[in-house]
Amino acid sequence: MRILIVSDTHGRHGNLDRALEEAGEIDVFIHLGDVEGGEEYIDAVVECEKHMVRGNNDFFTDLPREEEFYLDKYKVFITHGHAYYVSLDPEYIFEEGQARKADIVMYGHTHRPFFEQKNGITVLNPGSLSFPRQEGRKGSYMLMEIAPDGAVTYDQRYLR
Ligand SMILES: [Mn+2]
Repeated sequence: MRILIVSDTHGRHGNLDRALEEAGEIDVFIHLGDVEGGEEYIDAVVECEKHMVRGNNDFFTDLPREEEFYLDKYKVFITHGHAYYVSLDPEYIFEEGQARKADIVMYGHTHRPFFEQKNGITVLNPGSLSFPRQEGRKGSYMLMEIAPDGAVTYDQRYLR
């Protein structure tokens, strides 16, 4: 199972198109917020299972604030993250993930890739495709893969 995880496209879809093309065949698409009106575009170009949440810049949208679902046997919690002070310290979102008994927590908002595993929880942020803020400022996304035996690999990718 191949899962494409993106965030913070802010209504710009050039880099999203590139990520979709680079990712190839995917089974699940996840957007962690600040879609900014791109919902219709994404609905039109992404045909697989989709999970999207609203960001702090998504004012006129029906997207949920957060969502819990399963990928294979793993419980996933997704949220934009601004309500959990992710810009200050990822500790709050670790605690929230633990309280919800999530295996994997995904957030956006900071526009910086993040990946950490502790106390049995994986917490990740794929960074922003449209407005990256990390060193080098390359649009980024995550390609996650769950093998038939349940083994998970995470591939943090950067557009050239
Ligand atoms: Mn944003």
